Amino acid sequence: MSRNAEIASRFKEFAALLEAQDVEYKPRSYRRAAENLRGYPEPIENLASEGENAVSEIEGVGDAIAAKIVEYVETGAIEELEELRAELPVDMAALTNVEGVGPKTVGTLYYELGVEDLDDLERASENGEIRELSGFGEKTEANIAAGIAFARTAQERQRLGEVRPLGEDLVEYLDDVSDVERIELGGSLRRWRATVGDLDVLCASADAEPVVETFTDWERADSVIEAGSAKASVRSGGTRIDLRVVTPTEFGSALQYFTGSRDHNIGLRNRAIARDRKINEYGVFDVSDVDDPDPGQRVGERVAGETDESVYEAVDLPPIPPELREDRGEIAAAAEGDLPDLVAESDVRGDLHTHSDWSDGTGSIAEMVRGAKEFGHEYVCCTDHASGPGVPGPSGLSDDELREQAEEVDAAREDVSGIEVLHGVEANIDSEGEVSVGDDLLTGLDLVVASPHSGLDGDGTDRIVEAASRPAVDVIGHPTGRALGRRPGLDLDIDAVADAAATHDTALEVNANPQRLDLRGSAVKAAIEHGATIAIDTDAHEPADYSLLRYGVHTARRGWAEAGHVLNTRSADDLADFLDG
Ligand code: DGT
Ligand code: CA
Ligand code: CA
Ligand code: ZN
Repeated sequence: MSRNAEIASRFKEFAALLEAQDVEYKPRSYRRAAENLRGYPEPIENLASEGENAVSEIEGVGDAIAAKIVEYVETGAIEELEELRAELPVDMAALTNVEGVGPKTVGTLYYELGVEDLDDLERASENGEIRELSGFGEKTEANIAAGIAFARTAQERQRLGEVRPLGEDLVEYLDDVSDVERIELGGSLRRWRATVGDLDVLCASADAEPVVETFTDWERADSVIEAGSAKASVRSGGTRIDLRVVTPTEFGSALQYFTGSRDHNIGLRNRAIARDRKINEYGVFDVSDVDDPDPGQRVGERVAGETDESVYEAVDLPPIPPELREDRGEIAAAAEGDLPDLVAESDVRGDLHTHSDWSDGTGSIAEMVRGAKEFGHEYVCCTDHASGPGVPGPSGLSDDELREQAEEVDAAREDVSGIEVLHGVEANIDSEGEVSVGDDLLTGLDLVVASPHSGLDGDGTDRIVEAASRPAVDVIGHPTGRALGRRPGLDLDIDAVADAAATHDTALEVNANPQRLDLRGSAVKAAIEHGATIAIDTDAHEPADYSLLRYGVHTARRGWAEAGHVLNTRSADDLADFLDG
């Protein structure tokens, strides 16, 4: 965390503690200062070294707050905050995560009942102590009790593959409201991050109220967290959904702002400042004739904001795809005209990693081949598990079973026309990087995917480099073995792995299964920079799984991948060249 963000979060805590003690006005000033500090484009240490006067140049920062900023930069603490913490020793962040519990309530619960954390709160609600407080009652107590469980899991991030379909259903539902002119998913969901904190959706309408009402009435909204005139938040299962409604002319700038990431937006805002322009969620403004562009949101001449693209155009940039907006050099690349021409789902011609009922899949080989054809693929490779440690489900196939399987693959080729069928295997990479399948199979099969399935912690670089260097191995499957929300997977020196993969013509997989998304975007970017080839596979275990491809494609896009970097965008002939080479 930058110093600016650190101090901002201290101020937010300070404001909440003051509010819990019924202090008026002051909390608002600290919140405002926190917000401005967070958005301040330069490290605050620079200003602080010049003294309090320099710091109080920041909008919303008066003398008292400036003194605290300097104090924090110099000593690493704010004495007044430490005193407040001692007076009110509560876990403010956790408690205010409970629906219906704000800082004021936290204060009451602490002074009346001694509640300091979620466990205390749970006990108090179970014992019926909360309903006895004046202004609370049985209903409030029941609501708090219901909110605790959710607050405990709310800090966890959710998988893209679970939230994205929910978001798409919501967009479809709201799109039918007659006043809705435009509607888009925003936030990390629009950037296709592997996990998301919440679901952001943005809507353009001249009349916000009916949209908000339709939203809070959605049958999949379990409860309404808050609802205002132009924004609302609901909960659906474990997901928080934030809706904002803006006027059509401000839709683009609002979408750009709420797509993030925060760091990308800071970079863009600084580029605007250098051009005498100001970017915010309301538009892009020419402030060259404005004396003090800070106060007010809509100052100067508005030059853009109706579309997301117009915001970029107003600072002399081509549109930057949402997947790239992570502050990994995308603004500089855009300025140089060096943005990648990202791979699209329609570029992918086949799937190189699939399972059948021979191992732990549920479809027969013919069904899996037919499914691939119906999905639109030109080729598919059947890669059931070879036996080995950590191989899931009924144990993988022996060498003899793999030889036998070749006949059924042949039969499927006869059965299903119009698609090329390859016979491969998914072999296990052991702790030494050995790949445990008979030599005749390693050379005889069309394709070998080698994946780690056991020992999935600690450094795995040597092991994966070793496997990627074996001539028989064509693809490294889910290279880190991560399982989102369950295990982080192997640590890999991705540069070393990518070098080995590039040297030995081995592709590195982006496994599209939303539980995995492995390699992740940042690793894809590094791998490509080292000249490695990428394969985007679904690891399908039933025909319906082919449609998971999009998660892999967008993950590869987060890694700046173009079609030319991806093995399975090639024609069947070109693929065969890679595999034979
Ligand atoms: P998430 O929800 O944790 O997966 O990540 P995001 O990126 O969706 O973050 P979220 O939902 O908090 O906010 C959506 C976008 O709105 C975020 O990417 C940038 C913008 N934004 C939200 N709050 C702030 C803020 O306090 N300061 C700035 N500069 N931008 C913000
Ligand atoms: Ca979000
Ligand atoms: Ca949000
Ligand atoms: Zn697999």
